[in-house]
Amino acid sequence: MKPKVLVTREVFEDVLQCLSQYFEVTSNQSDVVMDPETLAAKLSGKQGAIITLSDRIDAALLARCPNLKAVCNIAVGYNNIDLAACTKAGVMATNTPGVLDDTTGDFTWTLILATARRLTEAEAYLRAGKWDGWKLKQFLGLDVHHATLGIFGLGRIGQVVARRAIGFEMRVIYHDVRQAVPEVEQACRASFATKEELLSQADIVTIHVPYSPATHHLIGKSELGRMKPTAILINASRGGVVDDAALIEALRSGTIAGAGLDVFENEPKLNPQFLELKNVVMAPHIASSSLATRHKMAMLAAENLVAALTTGKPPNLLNPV
Ligand code: 8YV
Repeated sequence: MKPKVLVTREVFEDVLQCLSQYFEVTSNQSDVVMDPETLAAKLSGKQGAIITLSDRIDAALLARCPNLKAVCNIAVGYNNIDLAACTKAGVMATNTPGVLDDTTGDFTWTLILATARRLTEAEAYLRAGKWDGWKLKQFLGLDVHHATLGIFGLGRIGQVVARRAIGFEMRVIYHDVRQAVPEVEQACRASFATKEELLSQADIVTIHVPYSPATHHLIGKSELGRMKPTAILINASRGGVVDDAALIEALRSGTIAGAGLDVFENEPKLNPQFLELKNVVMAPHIASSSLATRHKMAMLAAENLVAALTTGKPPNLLNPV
């Protein structure tokens, strides 16, 4: 008898076909988000699951799923999974690193350019029929070329963002918990800065750190206060790394010039005050969403699940079990 697995959200058909070769698959192609109660009920009797950031895997859930052996996230970030609880319960957890770096880096640049050049604000003005002619001082923005880019987190995605900055002839500084090795710094043409130096010197601050208790509100009122009033903040990492209430106040008062955001605290219920601000460019957590990349992510999660339940050695294992 094939092991039973659950796929919690809609995935590509060929991913389901791949899983069906090995497992009895319960899918959710209608893509209804499961609340914790429904998730626990659906996981009952399953040995594995393909999950996403909308599924919280914690001790309470694991206690109700004694057959579970593996949870495979379709995401590189895994703050939705309590890894210690998984290890304790003997459940393997995996993520999808690597396959989304370039696409997420590209989208970070989409946000940087759109925010610096006030694209969504200008388009809204045009769509509203307010454009009555060219003006010298219309929608004056921030030059990206030759500006200073400050990167929090020079990991895989941060490095992609840095390398793309070479084309804009920028000065790149970064801050991380550890200084990168010289080869990485050279390839990125990036130099290490303290948090304070980065905040005060960068024209564009972009965040590429994972979300954890250590990075909760990494950017709050005092950090925003250290930034230049002409600077912009970009976040395509995780909501919660930025204190959204503090950011809204900084955008409103002119502490900083603008923000480009793909992620929010409590998403998808973002703070409605964001909608009243003109100097923010927003997207609904789509940084990795190219067709090719989302397909690779889902396929990698499936490969992890197959390996976890057949060999016990998934390629992207996050926890010792
Ligand atoms: C995912 C992401 O689309 O990989 C991540 O960590 O944030 C996105 O690429 C999202 O998390 C889906 O689970």
